[in-house]
Amino acid sequence: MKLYDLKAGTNPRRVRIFLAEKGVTVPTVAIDMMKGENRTPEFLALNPLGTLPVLELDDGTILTESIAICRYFEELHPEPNLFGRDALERAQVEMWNRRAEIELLAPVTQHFVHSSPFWQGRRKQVPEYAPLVREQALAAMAWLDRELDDRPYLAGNHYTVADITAQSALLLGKNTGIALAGDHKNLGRWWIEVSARPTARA
Ligand SMILES: N[C@@H](CCC(=O)N[C@@H](CS)C(=O)NCC(=O)O)C(=O)O
Repeated sequence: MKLYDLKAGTNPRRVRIFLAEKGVTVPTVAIDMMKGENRTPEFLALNPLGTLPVLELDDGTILTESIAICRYFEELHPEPNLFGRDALERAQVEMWNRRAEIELLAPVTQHFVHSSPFWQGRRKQVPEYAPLVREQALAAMAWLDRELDDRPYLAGNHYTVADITAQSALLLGKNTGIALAGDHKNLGRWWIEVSARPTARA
């Protein structure tokens, strides 16, 4: 088994945190985007989208998509549970992970792509789009702050993959000009807690 990784990438970070929470070590192949290693014919044969993470199994089977990879490891290593323990919990984790991806990670990512010189020549940029998605990301943070008023973690009383998605999104926002507002007490408390986990820098 091999995990193709991109050290600075938000989605590969989701998988690295997940694996660290499980205490699972997987041999990794570091891909250097600056050298265009994710656009070589060899890499595109693994994942035609040219994105990371990619998991290659011993029989050559390829898995892409962070959450699909995480689900695979959840099945192989059920403890600690990160996707929910019963029908209701699993639905709640799915709901909150999807919301964290769609409402927070997507606008933060789009803001980065459309505002940063890093993406010049890599992606088509529409600079006018950046302030719009920035506003969406800030609105999502305000909403999550209200949600976290009555529970410690996004999907309830336990840290789950939904928190991993949200903390990875907030870290990208912090590094790309969408900082968490100081008056978001609940989200701020949650952020300090998830950032202090030993796995947060995986
Ligand atoms: N939905 C995918 C997104 C993968 C993705 O966009 N990865 C980024 C790194 S965070 C990437 O590889 N970008 C390279 C590129 O767009 O050229 C997932 O969750 O795995």
